[in-house]
Amino acid sequence: MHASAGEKHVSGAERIVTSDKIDMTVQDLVARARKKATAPDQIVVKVESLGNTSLRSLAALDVLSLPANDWNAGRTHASRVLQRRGIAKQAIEKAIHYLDKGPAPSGHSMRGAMIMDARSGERLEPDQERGVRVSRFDWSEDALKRIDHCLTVLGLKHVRTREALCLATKVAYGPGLLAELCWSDDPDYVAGYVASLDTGYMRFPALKRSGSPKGGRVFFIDRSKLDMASLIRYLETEAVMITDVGMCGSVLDREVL
Ligand code: WAQ
Ligand code: MG
Repeated sequence: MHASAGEKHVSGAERIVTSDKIDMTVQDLVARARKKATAPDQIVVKVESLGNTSLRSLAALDVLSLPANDWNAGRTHASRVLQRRGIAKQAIEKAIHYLDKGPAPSGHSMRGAMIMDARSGERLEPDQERGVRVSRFDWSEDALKRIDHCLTVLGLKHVRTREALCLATKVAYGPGLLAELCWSDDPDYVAGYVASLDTGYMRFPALKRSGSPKGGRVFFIDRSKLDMASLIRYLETEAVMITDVGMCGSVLDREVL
């Protein structure tokens, strides 16, 4: 589902369900778009058969919930984690700058994500207004129950967290992908994360100022290993079901960072 108001991206969500759940799921997705603070003037729901496409089954990234409540401290820690993962400081600074100002050339948030060279910070996604939209990923019913339980124990009850974890897991397995940085474009939702196969899903309670409508996603890639066509094919069209959960924990001591 993708909802917009004029040029502005309002809401989006992806599901993989069995055919008997299609009607109910479409209703849920439309209801969800209509509940947004910005009323959409267009809601597009696309229902596609996966046909004989094989479903790749993955285990969710481990989740680590971090203590930095202040967005500035959150960014410093997130930057440190990304640098340890091999992303150049200049690329991280560019990524933060774009997320802060609204990454689309129009100054809006994008529907999709930026793809960024982890060394230079150069943006490589073919369409900078739209970005690359990751699709075809979901939790299996069993894994969903288990991750909801794990996240609830950590005090993370918002559906956004489990949806972001699902997306971040698919993305982390992308060919040539080193790490992802994300925070929401929702003015009231200030949490964000750094995710990669190495670090797992590191969640920061704040990565931006409350009230800011700017946010997005950056996928940092290793350019020497990049085959843009296969990366985009993987992100947009390969179907991934998260069928297992990883470890879930929290860090209370900020010194650990
Ligand atoms: N593929 C690529 N980019 C996307 C997708 C997608 N499927 N969905 C959203 N984006 C981009 C797009 O630029 C949005 O503007 C931006 O991400 C933010 O989307 O509690 O809620 O749905 O641990 O606002 C992160 C923290 C919340 C979650 C992320 O994102 C937590 C969030 P939103
Ligand atoms: Mg949003």
